[in-house]
Amino acid sequence: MGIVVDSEPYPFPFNGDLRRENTVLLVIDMQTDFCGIGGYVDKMGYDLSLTRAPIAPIKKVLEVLRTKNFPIMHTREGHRVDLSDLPENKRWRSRQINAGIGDPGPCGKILIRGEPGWEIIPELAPLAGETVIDKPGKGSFYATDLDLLLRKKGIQNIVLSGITTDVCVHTTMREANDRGYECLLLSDCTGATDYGNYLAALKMITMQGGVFGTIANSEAFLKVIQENF
Ligand code: C5J
Repeated sequence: MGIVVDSEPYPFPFNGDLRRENTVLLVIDMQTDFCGIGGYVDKMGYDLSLTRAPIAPIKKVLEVLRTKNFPIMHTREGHRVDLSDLPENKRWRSRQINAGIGDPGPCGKILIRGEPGWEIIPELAPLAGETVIDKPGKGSFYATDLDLLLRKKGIQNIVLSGITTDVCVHTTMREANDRGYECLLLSDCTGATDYGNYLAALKMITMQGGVFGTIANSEAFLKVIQENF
């Protein structure tokens, strides 16, 4: 059976082919704008403890996978300074809830590349050599070179973490699944702006035998990594 993680609804990866050469950890949008005081999510008035909950578990996964020399990639959602890649309706909607993308906030212009709020939080900062993907949308594949980089590296398995579960993480998992990647979401390494949405997003993945992939907590995942690599 090869090497598999005890996950729901099926063991990951489906074919038991789990190697550091074909498996990447993707850390999605762990930016101040999504989990820091004064960022976009905070401006919208959501409970930051929900999007901060995955910080400690992700930190641990990063520590282990770095030691074991697994490839690690990070993403950042954000727009160009001239807003030329910001759809008008996305800006309009954000302004309806007093968190206008591109408008000034306590952490600089909201969701704009180079601003303090757009940076990945220091606790989870990428190390030299780790790939960082800048994306203008929710999905990590849309308008980026992520697919090209993964295919060139021979990646088949993607272990997903980050925020938010129901938006950027789900969109990325769906995009990856459609492209034939085998996906595992680490349930304690992700969070949403609403706890019900977090639970619903996890449940959706388990339908139809694992419609986009499968789910495990980081303990189960790290056990397999520690025992086999
Ligand atoms: C959102 C994200 N929620 N990273 N982005 O706009 O989930």
